[in-house]
Amino acid sequence: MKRILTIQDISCFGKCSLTVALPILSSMGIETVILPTAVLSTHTLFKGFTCKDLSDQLIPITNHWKEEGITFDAIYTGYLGTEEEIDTVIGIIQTFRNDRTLVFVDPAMGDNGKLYPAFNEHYARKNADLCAVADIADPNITEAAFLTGLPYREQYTEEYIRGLLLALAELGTKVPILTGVSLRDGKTGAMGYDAEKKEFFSYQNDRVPAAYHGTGDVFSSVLAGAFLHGADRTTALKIAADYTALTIAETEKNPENPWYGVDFEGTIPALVDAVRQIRKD
Ligand code: PXL
Repeated sequence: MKRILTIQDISCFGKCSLTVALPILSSMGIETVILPTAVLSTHTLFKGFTCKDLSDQLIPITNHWKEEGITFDAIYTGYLGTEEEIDTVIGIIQTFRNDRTLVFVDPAMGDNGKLYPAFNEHYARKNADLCAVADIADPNITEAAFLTGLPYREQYTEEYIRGLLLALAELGTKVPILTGVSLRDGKTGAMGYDAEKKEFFSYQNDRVPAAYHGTGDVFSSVLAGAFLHGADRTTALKIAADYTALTIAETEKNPENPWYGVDFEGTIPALVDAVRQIRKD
């Protein structure tokens, strides 16, 4: 069985970060090891959230894993807290990576042109150091703009998206993938760039006209899992985008309208089916 280490916070209530990554990756048949960077009462879009930083635990925990000879097929980082923590996480990646380790970075820090409340622009630029060591990094357009210093645009052309991808590749990411990219009216999806092969690739599906928090974490978890199972890049994008779109559509049917996170729990059977098609082991 493949084993992934995912490094991000636990938001106890709110369906994001580890409470999304752990169930999704497990249901994809991947042993999922967690390294919680902080415990929050809710994610940071609720008012008055509490936060206990766990940065000082990261090195003792990973030192113990080293002593035990524990290894990982992939390392997937999500929402982190501080610039120092980013440096610690880069050190952990360097300690545990070998030639075959997939390093997947979701530089989760903002959306819709704005950073999340806990972050500033300096923190945002620091994430470029993390993207520099990534095989795959999947920012949304907001995050890519903050990472590269290029302007954020709500209305854009494919040329603009290609420019962002090339700038992300300049940071050192081998395969940057931009999420939330709409290349045609009524469609949305993702576009990527393979810096070694100098090839762009994309996948678009029908846009579900609704916006929910936590969809980025759902998309990234599935994408990381699909790549780890050996899916080719377009298939990996398709599995992640289709599952995210299906999940948003299902969430729309919930009369309680949970703005804070999507109802991914109900759509896990569809994900398990999609994984069955691509599993090679
Ligand atoms: O979904 C990203 C995320 C993860 N963790 C925390 C957050 C957010 C987004 O707001 O606040 C704590």
